[in-house]
Amino acid sequence: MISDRRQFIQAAGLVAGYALLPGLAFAGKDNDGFINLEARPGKMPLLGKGKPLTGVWGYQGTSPGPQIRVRQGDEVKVRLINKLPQPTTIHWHGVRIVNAMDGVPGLTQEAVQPGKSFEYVFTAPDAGTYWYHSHSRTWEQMARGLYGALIVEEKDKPAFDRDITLVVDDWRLTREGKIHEESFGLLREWAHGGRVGNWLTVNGQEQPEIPLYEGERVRLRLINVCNASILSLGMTGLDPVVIAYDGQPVQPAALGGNPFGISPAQRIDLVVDVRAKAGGGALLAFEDNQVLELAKFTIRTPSSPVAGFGGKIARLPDNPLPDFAPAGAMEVELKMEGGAMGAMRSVIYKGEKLAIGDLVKVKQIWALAGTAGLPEAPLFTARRGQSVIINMINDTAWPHPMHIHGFHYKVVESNAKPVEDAPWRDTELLLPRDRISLGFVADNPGKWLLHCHNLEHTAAGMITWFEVEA
Ligand SMILES: [Cu+2]
Repeated sequence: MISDRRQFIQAAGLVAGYALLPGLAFAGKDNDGFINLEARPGKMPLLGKGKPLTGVWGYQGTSPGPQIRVRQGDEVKVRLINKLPQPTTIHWHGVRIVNAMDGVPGLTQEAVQPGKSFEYVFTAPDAGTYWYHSHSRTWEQMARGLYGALIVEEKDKPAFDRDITLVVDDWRLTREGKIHEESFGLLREWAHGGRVGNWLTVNGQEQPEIPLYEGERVRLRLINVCNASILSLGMTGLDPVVIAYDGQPVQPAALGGNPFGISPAQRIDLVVDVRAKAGGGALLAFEDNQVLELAKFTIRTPSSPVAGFGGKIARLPDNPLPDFAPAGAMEVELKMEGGAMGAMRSVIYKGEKLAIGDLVKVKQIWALAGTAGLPEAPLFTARRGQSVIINMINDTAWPHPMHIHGFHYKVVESNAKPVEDAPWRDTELLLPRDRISLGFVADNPGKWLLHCHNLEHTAAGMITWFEVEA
């Protein structure tokens, strides 16, 4: 009976929650079982009601694109239809995916030309919060809105009254609400912290109002889709508990009022027990000395019973990741260099050694392991199933959110100190001068990217790849 009631409440809650949440319509399947995602221009009310609309590029012309929700282990079938004036692809960020579906032009597939389509078919092995985005001229296409949430539900649904996805972006808009195109490709920004926005949205809306109901236990899934902004977030009126990073469960831990960081491409799953009586709360962004309100939580009296928070928040079931053990691992050194205030003098670009002056001319200003841009040869080749440790040395004056495609990894050492029980992540932030060692098991064959997810840094050289033998 209890479970029936809970199921009913969840179903009712889902409908109420999603219907009221802007910008996150669900992806529907076509007759042939495919979700058709049309990448095309569209118009979004980013500035708010009654203000000029913003011309974006989005999936189905909206940003975020439709939320894709599947069950763990399900086959995901998406047909990308390119109605943009540029070639494009889709990358499924954080999914331990079959290599041919990873969406990297020139490495795992040809870019999809305007007017053409491509079918992505893969299984989602891990439950959690993931996302999809363009991986072609990513610095421009993502800044124009080409991304969406990919939610993989646990096989046994955990007991939350509602499950709400919050996609956070910073846009750079003109006063008229247009995408600020003049700042695309500015070397000055590429060499510094990237193209930072001036307009924050959650699910494509400025300061949306998100209703919460007294007594309910809600899962919030935050995704940072900014090109370059490392967000420091906090909440008022609620006491969030972290349950997952980058899709992978962790032991539930209350944040205790402390701001929490989320760098580009990272996700954080939180649970909030709505203990406050009717009133308000907020999701806040801290930036320098400013506090910006990202979203307003309006706490209401529920019109139907909520399942609530009787028990402790349980740890989500772990995903089937291979255990990592450092013994016998192959070690790879990855020096990160370049950027403003950096010491980089010359590196390899397209097989040729170029001095910094010539690198600047071709807009390459960052390097990984002595090479700017995607090299011909892989950084390393691992046997399938081999343990790998990458020793990342951030020899720059800038932070870098480092992303590895196709794998989750653990920090095993941080600035000469061993780290125990780090969470599995697909994107880890390295601060200036950090020396971080990451470990993972190379169990997925193919050609995989390793790059900084500050998209301007990627474009300006901070990208490499490795291969796992079949
Ligand atoms: Cu970077």
